[in-house]
Amino acid sequence: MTERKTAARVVVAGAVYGGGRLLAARRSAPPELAGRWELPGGKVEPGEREEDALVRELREELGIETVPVARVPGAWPLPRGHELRVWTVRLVSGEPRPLQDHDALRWVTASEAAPDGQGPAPDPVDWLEADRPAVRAVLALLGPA
Ligand code: DCP
Repeated sequence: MTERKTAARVVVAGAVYGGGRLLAARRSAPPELAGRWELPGGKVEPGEREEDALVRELREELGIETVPVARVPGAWPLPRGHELRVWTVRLVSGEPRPLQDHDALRWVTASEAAPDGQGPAPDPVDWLEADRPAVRAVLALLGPA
């Protein structure tokens, strides 16, 4: 019998950026994640392309139309065998609104977004665990704002 290792289930998230700012979303559920911030996204369904899942999730959760631009190098472990991957995303139309899963949105500067507070950031973002290294990689890719 052939043993096949089940691939990690992918959660894809978007680094939506513009005007030198990155979009952060505050989760409203589940209770253990509520109040923490993330790059918005969700699970890739079986058979679905990662980019298509991202476009779908951002449409459902924020009411925006987007185009994935580039995969951010790296992948970050999540609970229950999931893995976080991130794409930079261009906002094509719509104004992001927290339609589901979130109760607040923030466009943050690079210094506010920086997980380890590079420089003075009066109001740093309390990212979810996996998003901290992911945001670091996003900022490295996008460069200084
Ligand atoms: N997650 C994360 N950081 C992100 C996005 C997601 O840590 N930037 C985590 C939170 C959850 C898991 O990944 O533990 C799945 O994310 P979602 O609940 O947002 O995914 P879905 O909306 O697809 O889940 P469901 O279909 O269960 O509602």
